[in-house]
Amino acid sequence: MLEIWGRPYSSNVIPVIWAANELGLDYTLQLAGGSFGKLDTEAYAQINPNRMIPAIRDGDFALWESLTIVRYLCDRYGAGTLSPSNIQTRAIADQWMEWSASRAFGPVIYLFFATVRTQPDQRDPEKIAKLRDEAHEALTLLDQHLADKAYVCGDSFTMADIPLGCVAYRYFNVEVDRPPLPNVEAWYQRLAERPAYRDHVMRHFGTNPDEWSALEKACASEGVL
Ligand SMILES: N[C@@H](CCC(=O)N[C@@H](CS)C(=O)NCC(=O)O)C(=O)O
Repeated sequence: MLEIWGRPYSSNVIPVIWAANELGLDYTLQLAGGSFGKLDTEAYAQINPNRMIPAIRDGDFALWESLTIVRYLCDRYGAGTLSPSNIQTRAIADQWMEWSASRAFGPVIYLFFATVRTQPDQRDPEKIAKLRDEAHEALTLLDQHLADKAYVCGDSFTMADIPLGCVAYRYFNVEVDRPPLPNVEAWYQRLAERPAYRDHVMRHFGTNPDEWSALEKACASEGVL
């Protein structure tokens, strides 16, 4: 049985959970990190010596680094679908996954922290505008890339859409004025039609505490929503 270790509302854990669900995998979620603890145990160090989440165990095989885990799951369980069989198409998928981590994730997550995770009276409008501009600049490149494609690698959904889809959800749901990005917006709407995206990415923004599950409340109390 596949084990996924982490908090299901943590930005680096969400891509792994989304991938596992796109692939229809059976897995157990081992709550870890933050107040769920477990990262400082010797048993966890055997799985991830960095003592960070996410990590997985697939039988005797342990793996860490979120996007490496997404690639592994897609290569092993989604060869020819989520992991493109054409080696050059797979390289393009890999390229956009790396780009998501190196260019897009940072400005968007800091924009998220500066807005959603900062009390309204403590928010810094200049910092927010700067991060919004940086996020927009990065996503403009993705917008150009998507001008003639439904998904990052072409006509079908692949692992390349997973990290960027997680970034897009945060970007489109922080309260800032966003200049238009028509192709990214159309792609985001396409992702929003996918049940696994709706269930595991779109529901963790924490807008209405009355509707949260006990798990969401536990995660929110440690500020991870
Ligand atoms: N590059 C790593 C980053 C992992 C990371 O920063 N994980 C954070 C949560 S998003 C963590 O483990 N924080 C400690 C904790 O949650 O207790 C990855 O993508 O997996």
